[in-house]
Formats: sequence, C-alpha cells, structure tokens
Amino acid sequence: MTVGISILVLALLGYVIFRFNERSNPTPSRVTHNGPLEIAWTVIPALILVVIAVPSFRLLSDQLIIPAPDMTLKVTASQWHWNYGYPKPEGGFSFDSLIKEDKDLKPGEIRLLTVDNAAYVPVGKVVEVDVTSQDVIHSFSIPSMGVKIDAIPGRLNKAWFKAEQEGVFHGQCSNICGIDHAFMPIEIHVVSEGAYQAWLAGAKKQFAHADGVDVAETSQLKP
Ligand SMILES: [Cu+2]
Repeated sequence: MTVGISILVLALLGYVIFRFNERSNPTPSRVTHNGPLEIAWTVIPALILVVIAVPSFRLLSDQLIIPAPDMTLKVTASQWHWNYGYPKPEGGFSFDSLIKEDKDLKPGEIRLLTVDNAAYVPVGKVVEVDVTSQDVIHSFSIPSMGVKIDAIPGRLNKAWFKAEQEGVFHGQCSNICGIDHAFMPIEIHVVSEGAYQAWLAGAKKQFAHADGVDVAETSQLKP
C-alpha cells in the first residue's frame, strides 16, 4: 500500500509539473474555489472512514471476549514487584517475583529483565490473566503476548494469551508507578505440559503458604 500510494502521489506531482508549468500552460486558470469539488473531497474521505470504522469497532469489541481459559494466572502488582498466583485446583499458591540484581545474573540472563522467580505457563493453552494491584496503578505488559492491561487497586482486570511456542518471554510494568518503576520486569516461561506439571509440583511445595495469601477463590471472580 505504501509503495502504491507513493507511486500515485509521485505520478500526480510529475503530471502537475509537466502539464501545468509556464511553458506548456502559459495562461493558467484563475479559479480559486469550487463548491461541489470541495464538498466531494470532504464527504468522500469521511464516508471511507465510516466504512473502515465498522470492522474496526467490531474488532475492538471482539478483543474483549475471553475464550474459555485452560488456566488462570492471578497477577498482583506492588511497588515494585509482581506477585503470581496459581488458583486452585491446579495450584493454590502464590509467590513474589523480583528483579535479579546485576551481580546475581548468570550467563545468558538478560540484565533488567530477569527475575528471581519466573511464572510458568504451558504452551498452546489459553491463559486468563487476572490483574490487580495492592498499592498504586501499574500496568502488566508483555508485548510478545499482546497483553497490556492496567493493574488497579480494588479492581480485577482481565486479559488472556495463548502462547504458541515455548520460550522465555519478557515484559515490564508500563505505567509510571514510582521510583523503581523501571525495575519490575515480567518473566514468563512457556514450557511443555509435562515440564509445566513438573514445575507446578515443585512450586506447590516451595511456595505453599509462603506469604499467607490465599488465591483459591480468584478463579470464581467475574468482571
Ligand atoms: Cu509498576
């Protein structure tokens, strides 16, 4: 489209330059206004925008439809880290996820984006993300998952993603939330179902009642 528009505009410019220069058009037209023409070039683009708006608005509202989730991940933002909750029945635990300091980084770990405890999700599954905050407004953003949603105290915002390949995916808080806003990275490991179950079994023991937060009921909450 860009190439096509560029060629069209260039061709029009070329036509004006050659057709209406002083030599080939010695007595130029003195017309300055043309009512019907001006109405046409206002109304026609407006109608084109209206036509484009119909599927655009449909797409916008379709984005809000969350498919039936295979699992729920509860995300609670704090100044300045994330807490991941895995509701019952599959989990029943939650844990804090804090940035890894430079001195603790292992080879291959990305500075400012690596955390001590990453969240794990299985590949190819619909993950509903329930996002809230316990202090100020943050924003949970993982660009590669197409997720960016505000974390607001006293509210539960919902988003979802379905990771189609395994790997480590990063995000960051994207709402200025205080002095360490830039240091609350998000790290999600997308793994096979088997690896996820193995991680889940270990995490259940490691994080059992670690912080006393019960996330058993969150999956029942409706927006
Ligand atoms: Cu934040």
